[in-house]
Amino acid sequence: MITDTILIIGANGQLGSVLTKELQLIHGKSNIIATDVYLNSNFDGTFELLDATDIKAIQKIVTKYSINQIYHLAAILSAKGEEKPLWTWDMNMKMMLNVFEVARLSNVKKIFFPSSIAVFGDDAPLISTPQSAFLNPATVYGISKAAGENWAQYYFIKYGLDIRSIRYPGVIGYQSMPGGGTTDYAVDIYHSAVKGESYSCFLNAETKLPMIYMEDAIRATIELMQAPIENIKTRTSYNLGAMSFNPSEIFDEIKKLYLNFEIEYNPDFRQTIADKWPKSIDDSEAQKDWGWKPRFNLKSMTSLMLKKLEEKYNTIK
Ligand code: AKB
Repeated sequence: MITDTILIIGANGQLGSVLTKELQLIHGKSNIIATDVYLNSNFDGTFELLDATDIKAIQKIVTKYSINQIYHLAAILSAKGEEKPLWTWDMNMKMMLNVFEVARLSNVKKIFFPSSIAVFGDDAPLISTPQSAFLNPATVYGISKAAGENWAQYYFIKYGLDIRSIRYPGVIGYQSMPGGGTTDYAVDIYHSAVKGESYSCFLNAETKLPMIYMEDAIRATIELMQAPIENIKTRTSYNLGAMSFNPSEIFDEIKKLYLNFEIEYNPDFRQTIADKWPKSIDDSEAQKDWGWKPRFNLKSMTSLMLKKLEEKYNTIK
């Protein structure tokens, strides 16, 4: 049996930090090579500094550890990306194409490349957005992900590189903070509640968006990567649904446990981004091809988020 030796690019990020630990449990610590542009001095396992815009640096690590799988999680997200559009495009495309090229030219057999609900724009239905909806994203991040999906399919068709991808909704977890996204409010709000602060929300009360609890997001990623190759029919990226809510609904759910919690709404430029994104997702292809089924809803996620953050901030009620 061939042992999988897995390179994670972006291992310090919101998803990367949690996924790395899960992959260490599944494949053994010594088979996981975590990398990021910033050092993680607390990391338990093998960690290397890696700037994924440097193709030679990726190649060096792939050779050094005989890597045969890569999870490429590094990207500039939707909100941050709008500050410097051309730089965001350069970064996201360069890192992704470097990873695909290194994989093609070496012994890497399988790649995970995350996409996002940000690929959808004006011409996609907002409710139950289908897998095959037209993609005309309005952010640079969304444009880079839509292009990335097509590149993933191209590398599969042309070179047989087994690249798998999910269009993540907003990911919510207690373990790590998101950085620079439009869905970040749904993590921040729990931290404010537990710290006893009121929350100033950058989206308006009615902005419904698709979201997923971290545990479900990690499980989806691993189930997709473990699925038999013949089941993977979508070679761009799979729609993934779990739950949908707006800021007012998450606030009401938190308020059931934090009676004095207050919110005010101060929409900023992120409102315009969110208004173009789906409100809910049709993930029937993921269900059919690799058996996707979420386990968490707003209620169960909220009670776990609050419990875990109370432990973290030592504010157990
Ligand atoms: C963002 O808000 O940019 C991300 C995403 C939905 O891809 N969380």
